[in-house]
Amino acid sequence: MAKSQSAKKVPTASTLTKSGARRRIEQLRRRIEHHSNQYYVLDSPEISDAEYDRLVRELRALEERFPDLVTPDSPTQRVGAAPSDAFATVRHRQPMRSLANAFDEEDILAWARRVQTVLGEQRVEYVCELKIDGAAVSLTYEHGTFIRGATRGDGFEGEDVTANLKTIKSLPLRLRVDRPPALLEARGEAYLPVSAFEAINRERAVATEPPFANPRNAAAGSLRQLDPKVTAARPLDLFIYGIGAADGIDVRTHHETLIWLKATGCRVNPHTTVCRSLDEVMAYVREWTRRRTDLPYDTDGVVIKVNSLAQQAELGATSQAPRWAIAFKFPAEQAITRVNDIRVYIGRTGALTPVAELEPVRVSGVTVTSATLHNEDEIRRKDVRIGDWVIVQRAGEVIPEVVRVLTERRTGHERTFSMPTTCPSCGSATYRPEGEAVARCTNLACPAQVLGRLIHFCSRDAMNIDRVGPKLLAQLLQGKLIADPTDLYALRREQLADLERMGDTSARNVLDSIAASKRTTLARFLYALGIRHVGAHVAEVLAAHAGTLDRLMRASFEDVRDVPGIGPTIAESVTQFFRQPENGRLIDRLRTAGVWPVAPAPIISTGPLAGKQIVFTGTLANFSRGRAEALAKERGAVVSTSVLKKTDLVVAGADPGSKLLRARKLGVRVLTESEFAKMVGTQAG
Ligand code: 3BD
Repeated sequence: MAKSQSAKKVPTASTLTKSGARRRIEQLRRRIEHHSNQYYVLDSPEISDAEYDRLVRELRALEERFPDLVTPDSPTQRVGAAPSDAFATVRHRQPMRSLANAFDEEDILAWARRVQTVLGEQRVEYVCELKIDGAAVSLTYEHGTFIRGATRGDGFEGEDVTANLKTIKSLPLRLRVDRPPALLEARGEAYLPVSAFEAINRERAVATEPPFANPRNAAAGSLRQLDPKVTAARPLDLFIYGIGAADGIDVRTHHETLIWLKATGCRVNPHTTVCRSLDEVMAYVREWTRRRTDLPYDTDGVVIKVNSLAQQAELGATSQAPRWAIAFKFPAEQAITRVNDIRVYIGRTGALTPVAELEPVRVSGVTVTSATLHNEDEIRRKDVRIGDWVIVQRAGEVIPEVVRVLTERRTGHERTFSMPTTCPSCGSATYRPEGEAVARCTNLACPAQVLGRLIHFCSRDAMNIDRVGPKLLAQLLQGKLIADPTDLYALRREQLADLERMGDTSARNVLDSIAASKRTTLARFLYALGIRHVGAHVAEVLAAHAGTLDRLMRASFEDVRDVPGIGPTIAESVTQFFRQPENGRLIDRLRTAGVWPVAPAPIISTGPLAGKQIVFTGTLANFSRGRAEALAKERGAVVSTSVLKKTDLVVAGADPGSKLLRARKLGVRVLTESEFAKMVGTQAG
């Protein structure tokens, strides 16, 4: 650290001239950045916390005195501006692709053989790294300055979570290099250390808030907080594992990329290794399968990457994932616990699913309190009884399951379980067809089934009505505010506001989330209908083939059966579904309510709106806000909610308010509604 300056009279915030302040501010920022990098990124502090705080305090004092010298990349600006009402969508310059999975060593060897087949005689080096189980993010730096951070989203577009990412202390606001690249998209994984996750859940329990299921959900939830102050209180951290779009970076291997990233101040995971043979890869995989629980953060596997960038280019990518990388998933973790009870749940199809209620136990970082027993035959096969000690296992996303009973621990006091012959929800007789494993409640009006269908309709891969979850749906059914999906679209704000635990703002958010689902894709709509045998993937295939709902509804059994990837079972189920008059009526009513699947319009990259940052303010007479935003996006614009210097256009409707004033002040071009309508070539919405 700098030598003691006590002998000399040091100029302070109140005595400095402006140009003196400018120099001192820059010096302080460089020092703070250096020590912040030593502390948060390299884990090797050089000064005490008190000395560090002193630097930050001095900087703050100077910035308060000279507010026009504050810049967004100053270390004092990590917890930023007032919360807005939604995140803007941002398009990644390079898509963030997925990773192919390997579940055992054989899968890794098969992948390596394919790699070697493409590369022929060339020697192949691999890089092995831990797969951090957090939320994938992309950080954009222009000329060395952090300008934007986004979630992965669907890989093409994510949400702008810049303000929240800035609260992560290890994220450099400026790259620590002399000649920064013109452009860098750094890719990484934001995560919550396990200890922080546990602390947050303890606090949530005290506040009677529902706990997060695991650190990954907690990290994703923290990143999507509208108020950066809330995020700042969650000690998120970040590992950078690669780059997307870049301009001005000269590296030849993935490993060199990581070294370069580290030199710029990015936090790179220290357990990464270059492997010169597959034996070394396997040794790494085995070592970390054993050691993974020793780490202060969750990992769900190992990512193996071909090191040479030239070889990566030669291998290329499938539509989904690069061929030069694979993710080995750690095997499921197991734990021992006791079955306290067996209960039966009824799903949307009426299927009765027995579930073991367990003595709570931690499995791979998550507290498990129940496990599926699948069906009656499974219970019989595994001979699970109430009071038994069992091994439970959990693999990734899937529901925990009972692997086997520890029969040697039986005392003779265990009780066998038999499936009920009537539905526990509605009391109707259950029916188990010959040759099928599942018993069902056959009453279509069974309250549990109705709720199940609604939960499915709103779920993420279906209509994606994210503000309407199981709890709210149960409340709405109970209060007789809805009986089927169509009723959601007729809900009014007063009705919602009357519900327990629902304020005016939440009610509005719920209605917005419902309204936003009206414009959806055919695949989502089909999946949401809950047709038997039509999962998200089949829905996608059918939608791509049929193009429109009307065409699919008119299709014959043979038409559907002959779609590649579709067989007679699905074809029978689909045509049967559309033949039922009550299903036709439901679809008609949804259409009348304005719910209609549309083909996604291609993004246009030329024209007056292409690449423009646009903000809407005030009430438009001829477009709903959602429709106007969609039209702008289809024409290549990026819609955001706040007017900034970089905003290109502001569309002002009636009663525009402060955004219009701000646009005028910043000299941003303002359009009237009719000018906007002309630009998008549409009259009304
Ligand atoms: C990590 C893709 C490639 C660049 C595609 C090879 C899928 C999450 O630590 N490398 C890592 C990690 C994730 C990665 C790549 N290297 N892709 C990587 C990754 N060390 N977690 N991911 N991702 C990131 C994803 N995320 C959410 C939903 C679907 N896919």
